[in-house]
Amino acid sequence: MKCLRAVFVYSVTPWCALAMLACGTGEAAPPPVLGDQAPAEVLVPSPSTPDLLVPPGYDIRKFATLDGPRVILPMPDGSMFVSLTGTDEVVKLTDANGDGVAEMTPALRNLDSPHGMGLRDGYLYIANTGAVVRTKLGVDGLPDRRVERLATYSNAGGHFTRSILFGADGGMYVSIGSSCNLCVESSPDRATVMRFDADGRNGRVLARGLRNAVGMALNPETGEIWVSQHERDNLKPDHQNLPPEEINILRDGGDYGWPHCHSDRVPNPEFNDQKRCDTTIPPALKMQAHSAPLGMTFLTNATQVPTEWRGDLLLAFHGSWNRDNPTGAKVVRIRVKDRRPASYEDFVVGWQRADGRRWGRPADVQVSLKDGSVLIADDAGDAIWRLFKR
Ligand SMILES: [Ca+2]
Ligand SMILES: [Ca+2]
Repeated sequence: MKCLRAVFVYSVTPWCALAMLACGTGEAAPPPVLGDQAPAEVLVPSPSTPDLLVPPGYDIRKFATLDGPRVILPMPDGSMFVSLTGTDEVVKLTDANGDGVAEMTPALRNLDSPHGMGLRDGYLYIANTGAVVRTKLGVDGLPDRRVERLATYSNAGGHFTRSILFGADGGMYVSIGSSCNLCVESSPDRATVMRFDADGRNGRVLARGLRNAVGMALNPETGEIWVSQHERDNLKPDHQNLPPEEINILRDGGDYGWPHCHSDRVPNPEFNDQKRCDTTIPPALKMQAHSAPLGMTFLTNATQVPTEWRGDLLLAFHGSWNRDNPTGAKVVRIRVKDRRPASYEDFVVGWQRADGRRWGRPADVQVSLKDGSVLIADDAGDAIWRLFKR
């Protein structure tokens, strides 16, 4: 039986608490694998897709087949835009006949590694790798294809996907990952979240020290922006399980550590600068190293999950590469307590087989604004999955 090795650092989930009991109190538990704290027993094979394990009472089915879908932008009418970063396209999915299978309409082509998207004042905003562009949506809900270039930012290697979110203040927040695994950036906008006005003006760094904060979600209760954050690779001596991936809650002017620090103000050995680390903001939640957290969303609109879950989040783990025993490739639920992320546990698993091989990798998870079903973009499996209550 696996238990958390770092239960004193990581939140204790019911599964781990159970496991600790089963292991016997007062005895040292066998070394576990961080992140295997999931209540796997409570997930069951999906009736339609038995390779995927889902919470009891739910089913998951393929909603669309697409070429490397990365980010889902749910629209109020139940349709959604999906970015296909690798082919420089955005497509629109609808399910007009309600049969649970999407109809796909091309929306925009010839973009530049489009990733994050947002909706504001009738415009579809798209975060390309080097600039935010926008296009007006017509009465048919499709872009008029005249693309207006707004904010620009660094685009010179390294992490190339950009995420975008409109904040409670109407500001446009763009996450720009680092150019490297570990380095002091020469461009001040790398490894940051920037804030722009909605028209792209007045850009400034809001928060820094964020190596690659791909997931961005607005906490509807507090107005805070929460981000998921990929931490560094190849940390010695235990790169397998260090450093933890992070959920961070953004503060204006905040420094979240990278490249100087990881975890709770721990200096990276390459810099060894504790004084610097003492000024940084520790992660709000630490997660299994190399999980590669990507898209996430609060469950506010997820009317198909129990009411008591709706202050929680879902987060897509894309999965590791810098680890001998692969981890990730699943969707987790982050439990929120007292307005803070408290713990996380498996929500949908199965894209990774027991031997570590994968047939899919979740890149984003969102909630339909029409029926409250959960939508998962799987860029390795070329699919959008839809989870719904049976
Ligand atoms: Ca259909
Ligand atoms: Ca950090």
